[in-house]
Amino acid sequence: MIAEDTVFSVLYDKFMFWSDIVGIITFGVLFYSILRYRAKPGSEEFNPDHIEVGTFPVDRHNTRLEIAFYVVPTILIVWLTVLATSSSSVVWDIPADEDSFDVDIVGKQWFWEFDYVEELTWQDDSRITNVNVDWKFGSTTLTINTLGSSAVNATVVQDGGAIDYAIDLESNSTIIDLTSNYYIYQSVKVTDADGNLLHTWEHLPVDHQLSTAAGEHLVIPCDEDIVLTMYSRPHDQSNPAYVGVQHAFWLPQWGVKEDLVPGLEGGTVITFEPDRLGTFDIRCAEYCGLNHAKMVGYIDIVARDGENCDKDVGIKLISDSEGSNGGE
Ligand SMILES: [Cu+2]
Repeated sequence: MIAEDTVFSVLYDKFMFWSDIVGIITFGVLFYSILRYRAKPGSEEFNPDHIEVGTFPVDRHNTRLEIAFYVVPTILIVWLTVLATSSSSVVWDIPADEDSFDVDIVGKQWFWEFDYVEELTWQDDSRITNVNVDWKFGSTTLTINTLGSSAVNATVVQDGGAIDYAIDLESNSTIIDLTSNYYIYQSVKVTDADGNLLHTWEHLPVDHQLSTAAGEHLVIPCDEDIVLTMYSRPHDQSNPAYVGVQHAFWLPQWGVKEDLVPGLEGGTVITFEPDRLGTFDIRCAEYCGLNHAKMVGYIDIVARDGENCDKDVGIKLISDSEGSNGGE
């Protein structure tokens, strides 16, 4: 599954298009020539000694054709080179800090650690889950609207402590007295009678840390320029002698990959713009020691709270909380 229409997938299509054209013409001319110009044994032209491998038949010399043999492929190669350079500018144009969503990544032996330098608040698409969580920062109440869903329970986590709340099945609007705090980790997970997860609302504060060693996914908002700065050496530097080893952070579905290099204290940078919700792969593409193969992980592309991931198809953003609260 491809994560989005990356420059690389577009490039792949263009290369395939031109390769098909060249292939059809080349093999067409080849098979036509084999059939049209073949000499039958016994005929006047059947003289195997006449053909010198690697040279044009001098008596059938055609200057125009020979020039075309050089000019046409040269034009094609130049054209493909121009097309391919577009991928370089996409990879190396790093968006400015204020325009991008930034996460620091540390490659460890042998897992990925994600350090949030910006906060992220997101929730699942209410149009799909029929659940909406309204918990603005500073607000003293948490409201969960569940009309049209089979929700019965909400588990609210604030800075590590989890509390279960029963969903108000009569009004379909559950109001919990709980103050939202911008500076701590908070999540609301709404489940049905069988314990199946129906809807997630989550706030990752600045300095929040996620790790693939704990089975956690990297969570990234869609329709934004993402900048990942990657370090080989751990931030804490509890062991000054350890400068890290070489890893390579790879997002196969976006076609982007970058090394983490010991000694480059400023880190290395990768940038991309996801435009589709979903869960995608993370791989380590540089052998980094015995358990290199365990450096697999997942990246979740989510929509920020109050937004959706519809920029691509031009749907106007609708605040879900406004919709289900009757536009208050
Ligand atoms: Cu690695």
